[in-house]
Amino acid sequence: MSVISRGFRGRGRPDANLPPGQYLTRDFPVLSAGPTPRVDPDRWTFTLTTESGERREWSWDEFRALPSETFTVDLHCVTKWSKLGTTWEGVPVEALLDEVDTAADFALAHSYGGYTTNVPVEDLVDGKAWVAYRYDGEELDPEHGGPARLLIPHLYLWKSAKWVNGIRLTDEDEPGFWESVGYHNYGDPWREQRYWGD
Ligand SMILES: Nc1nc2c(c(=O)[nH]1)N[C@H]1C(S)=C(S)[C@@H](COP(=O)(O)O)O[C@H]1N2
Ligand SMILES: [Mo]
Repeated sequence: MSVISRGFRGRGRPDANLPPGQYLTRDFPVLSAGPTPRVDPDRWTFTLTTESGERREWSWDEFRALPSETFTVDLHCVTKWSKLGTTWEGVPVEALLDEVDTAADFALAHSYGGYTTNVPVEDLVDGKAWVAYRYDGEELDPEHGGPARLLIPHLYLWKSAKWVNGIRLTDEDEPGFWESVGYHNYGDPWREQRYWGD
Protein backbone atom coordinates (compact mmCIF):
# COMPACT_ATOMS: atom_id res chain seq x y z
CA MET A 1 0.00 0.00 0.00
CA SER A 2 2.73 2.41 0.83
CA VAL A 3 4.12 1.83 -2.64
CA ILE A 4 0.89 3.05 -4.22
CA SER A 5 0.57 6.13 -2.06
CA ARG A 6 4.18 7.21 -2.31
CA GLY A 7 4.34 10.56 -4.07
CA PHE A 8 0.56 10.91 -4.13
CA ARG A 9 -0.43 14.44 -3.30
CA GLY A 10 -4.24 14.32 -3.15
CA ARG A 11 -6.67 13.60 -0.31
CA GLY A 12 -6.18 16.76 1.66
CA ARG A 13 -2.45 16.55 1.87
CA PRO A 14 -0.94 19.90 1.06
CA ASP A 15 0.67 20.18 -2.33
CA ALA A 16 4.43 19.97 -1.89
CA ASN A 17 4.75 22.99 -4.19
CA LEU A 18 2.32 25.13 -2.22
CA PRO A 19 3.88 27.25 0.55
CA PRO A 20 2.11 27.46 3.93
CA GLY A 21 -1.11 29.48 3.99
CA GLN A 22 -1.42 29.63 0.19
CA TYR A 23 -4.21 28.28 -2.04
CA LEU A 24 -4.04 27.31 -5.70
CA THR A 25 -5.58 29.41 -8.44
CA ARG A 26 -5.82 28.61 -12.12
CA ASP A 27 -6.55 32.09 -13.41
CA PHE A 28 -4.01 34.89 -13.26
CA PRO A 29 -5.21 37.68 -10.92
CA VAL A 30 -4.07 41.24 -11.63
CA LEU A 31 -2.74 43.14 -8.59
CA SER A 32 -1.56 46.70 -9.11
CA ALA A 33 -1.34 49.49 -6.58
CA GLY A 34 -2.16 52.12 -9.21
CA PRO A 35 -3.16 52.54 -12.85
CA THR A 36 -1.47 50.48 -15.54
CA PRO A 37 1.19 52.60 -17.25
CA ARG A 38 1.14 52.30 -21.04
CA VAL A 39 4.78 52.18 -22.09
CA ASP A 40 5.60 52.46 -25.76
CA PRO A 41 8.57 50.15 -26.52
CA ASP A 42 10.07 52.96 -28.64
CA ARG A 43 10.42 55.02 -25.47
CA TRP A 44 11.18 52.15 -23.10
CA THR A 45 14.59 52.06 -21.41
CA PHE A 46 16.10 49.94 -18.68
CA THR A 47 18.74 51.61 -16.54
CA LEU A 48 21.15 49.86 -14.23
CA THR A 49 22.88 52.19 -11.76
CA THR A 50 25.71 51.06 -9.51
CA GLU A 51 26.63 52.14 -5.98
CA SER A 52 29.37 54.34 -7.47
CA GLY A 53 27.01 56.03 -9.93
CA GLU A 54 27.98 54.15 -13.07
CA ARG A 55 24.98 53.85 -15.41
CA ARG A 56 24.24 51.31 -18.12
CA GLU A 57 21.13 51.80 -20.23
CA TRP A 58 19.38 49.52 -22.72
CA SER A 59 16.80 50.53 -25.30
CA TRP A 60 14.00 48.07 -26.05
CA ASP A 61 15.79 46.83 -29.18
CA GLU A 62 19.08 46.44 -27.34
CA PHE A 63 17.36 44.64 -24.48
CA ARG A 64 15.48 42.27 -26.80
CA ALA A 65 18.72 41.42 -28.57
CA LEU A 66 20.20 40.01 -25.33
CA PRO A 67 20.21 36.22 -24.90
CA SER A 68 16.96 35.13 -23.25
CA GLU A 69 15.75 32.08 -21.37
CA THR A 70 12.40 30.32 -21.29
CA PHE A 71 11.60 29.17 -17.77
CA THR A 72 8.70 27.66 -15.82
CA VAL A 73 8.12 28.83 -12.25
CA ASP A 74 5.52 28.97 -9.46
CA LEU A 75 4.10 32.35 -8.35
CA HIS A 76 3.09 33.12 -4.76
CA CYS A 77 1.22 36.31 -3.89
CA VAL A 78 1.09 37.56 -0.31
CA THR A 79 -2.72 37.80 -0.66
CA LYS A 80 -2.49 33.97 -0.56
CA TRP A 81 -3.02 32.84 -4.13
CA SER A 82 -0.38 30.72 -5.83
CA LYS A 83 -0.20 29.84 -9.48
CA LEU A 84 2.00 26.88 -10.34
CA GLY A 85 3.87 26.10 -13.53
CA THR A 86 3.83 29.47 -15.31
CA THR A 87 6.08 29.77 -18.36
CA TRP A 88 7.91 32.97 -19.23
CA GLU A 89 10.68 34.26 -21.43
CA GLY A 90 13.15 36.89 -20.34
CA VAL A 91 16.70 37.96 -19.71
CA PRO A 92 18.43 36.70 -16.55
CA VAL A 93 19.15 39.66 -14.27
CA GLU A 94 22.64 38.28 -13.80
CA ALA A 95 23.40 38.97 -17.48
CA LEU A 96 22.58 42.65 -16.89
CA LEU A 97 24.62 42.82 -13.68
CA ASP A 98 27.58 41.33 -15.54
CA GLU A 99 27.68 44.50 -17.65
CA VAL A 100 28.67 46.78 -14.75
CA ASP A 101 31.37 46.94 -12.13
CA THR A 102 29.69 46.45 -8.75
CA ALA A 103 30.21 44.95 -5.33
CA ALA A 104 26.83 46.12 -3.99
CA ASP A 105 24.83 43.82 -1.72
CA PHE A 106 21.39 45.34 -2.33
CA ALA A 107 19.18 46.30 -5.22
CA LEU A 108 16.15 48.55 -5.54
CA ALA A 109 14.04 47.81 -8.61
CA HIS A 110 12.01 50.72 -9.95
CA SER A 111 9.16 50.90 -12.41
CA TYR A 112 7.21 53.18 -14.70
CA GLY A 113 4.53 54.59 -12.41
CA GLY A 114 6.88 54.89 -9.42
CA TYR A 115 6.67 51.44 -7.82
CA THR A 116 9.83 50.21 -6.08
CA THR A 117 10.88 47.02 -4.34
CA ASN A 118 14.14 45.96 -2.69
CA VAL A 119 15.97 42.65 -2.86
CA PRO A 120 19.45 41.41 -1.96
CA VAL A 121 21.70 41.13 -5.01
CA GLU A 122 22.32 37.46 -4.19
CA ASP A 123 18.62 36.82 -4.89
CA LEU A 124 18.98 38.21 -8.42
CA VAL A 125 21.74 35.86 -9.61
CA ASP A 126 22.25 32.13 -10.16
CA GLY A 127 19.07 31.64 -12.17
CA LYS A 128 16.76 33.16 -9.56
CA ALA A 129 15.52 36.32 -11.34
CA TRP A 130 14.68 37.59 -14.81
CA VAL A 131 13.41 40.64 -16.62
CA ALA A 132 10.58 38.90 -18.45
CA TYR A 133 8.75 40.06 -21.58
CA ARG A 134 6.75 37.00 -22.69
CA TYR A 135 4.22 34.99 -20.73
CA ASP A 136 2.67 31.74 -21.93
CA GLY A 137 4.07 32.23 -25.42
CA GLU A 138 2.70 35.78 -25.89
CA GLU A 139 4.07 39.28 -25.43
CA LEU A 140 3.42 40.26 -21.82
CA ASP A 141 0.07 42.05 -21.27
CA PRO A 142 0.28 45.58 -19.82
CA GLU A 143 -1.85 44.45 -16.86
CA HIS A 144 0.79 41.87 -15.94
CA GLY A 145 3.68 44.28 -16.37
CA GLY A 146 4.32 44.56 -20.10
CA PRO A 147 6.48 45.52 -21.89
CA ALA A 148 8.69 43.88 -19.24
CA ARG A 149 8.59 42.95 -15.57
CA LEU A 150 10.95 41.64 -12.99
CA LEU A 151 10.32 38.05 -11.91
CA ILE A 152 11.81 36.75 -8.66
CA PRO A 153 9.58 33.72 -8.17
CA HIS A 154 11.20 32.39 -4.99
CA LEU A 155 9.97 35.52 -3.16
CA TYR A 156 6.39 36.78 -2.76
CA LEU A 157 5.17 38.29 -6.00
CA TRP A 158 5.21 41.90 -4.82
CA LYS A 159 9.00 41.69 -5.35
CA SER A 160 8.38 41.04 -9.06
CA ALA A 161 8.09 44.66 -10.17
CA LYS A 162 5.79 45.15 -13.15
CA TRP A 163 6.74 47.74 -15.83
CA VAL A 164 10.27 47.63 -14.45
CA ASN A 165 12.54 50.29 -15.91
CA GLY A 166 15.68 49.81 -13.91
CA ILE A 167 17.61 48.57 -10.92
CA ARG A 168 19.67 50.72 -8.60
CA LEU A 169 22.46 48.88 -6.77
CA THR A 170 23.16 50.09 -3.23
CA ASP A 171 25.46 49.34 -0.32
CA GLU A 172 22.65 49.91 2.19
CA ASP A 173 19.29 48.16 2.00
CA GLU A 174 16.44 50.57 1.15
CA PRO A 175 12.85 49.40 1.64
CA GLY A 176 10.63 49.73 -1.42
CA PHE A 177 6.94 50.62 -1.76
CA TRP A 178 5.32 47.73 0.16
CA GLU A 179 8.31 47.06 2.39
CA SER A 180 8.09 50.58 3.82
CA VAL A 181 4.42 50.17 4.79
CA GLY A 182 4.72 46.95 6.76
CA TYR A 183 5.35 44.12 4.34
CA HIS A 184 8.29 41.88 5.13
CA ASN A 185 11.64 43.16 3.98
CA TYR A 186 12.63 39.83 2.38
CA GLY A 187 9.37 37.98 1.68
CA ASP A 188 10.15 34.25 1.57
CA PRO A 189 6.82 32.43 0.98
CA TRP A 190 8.18 29.16 2.43
CA ARG A 191 8.84 30.94 5.74
CA GLU A 192 5.58 32.93 5.48
CA GLN A 193 7.41 36.24 5.66
CA ARG A 194 4.36 38.34 4.87
CA TYR A 195 4.75 41.28 7.27
CA TRP A 196 7.44 42.90 9.37
CA GLY A 197 8.02 40.64 12.36
CA ASP A 198 6.99 37.41 10.59
N1 LIG B 1 4.93 48.26 -10.74
C1 LIG B 1 4.23 47.44 -9.95
N2 LIG B 1 4.64 46.17 -9.82
C2 LIG B 1 3.96 45.32 -9.04
C3 LIG B 1 2.83 45.72 -8.32
C4 LIG B 1 2.42 47.07 -8.46
O1 LIG B 1 1.43 47.52 -7.87
N3 LIG B 1 3.14 47.89 -9.30
N4 LIG B 1 2.17 44.84 -7.50
C5 LIG B 1 2.92 43.69 -7.03
C6 LIG B 1 2.10 42.70 -6.40
S1 LIG B 1 1.56 42.99 -4.81
C7 LIG B 1 1.81 41.51 -7.00
S2 LIG B 1 0.98 40.27 -6.20
C8 LIG B 1 2.20 41.28 -8.40
C9 LIG B 1 0.98 40.96 -9.20
O2 LIG B 1 1.32 40.62 -10.51
P1 LIG B 1 0.15 40.31 -11.51
O3 LIG B 1 -0.75 41.51 -11.54
O4 LIG B 1 0.82 40.02 -12.81
O5 LIG B 1 -0.58 39.11 -10.95
O6 LIG B 1 2.85 42.38 -9.00
C10 LIG B 1 3.73 43.06 -8.14
N5 LIG B 1 4.42 44.03 -8.94
MO1 LIG C 1 0.71 40.88 -4.08
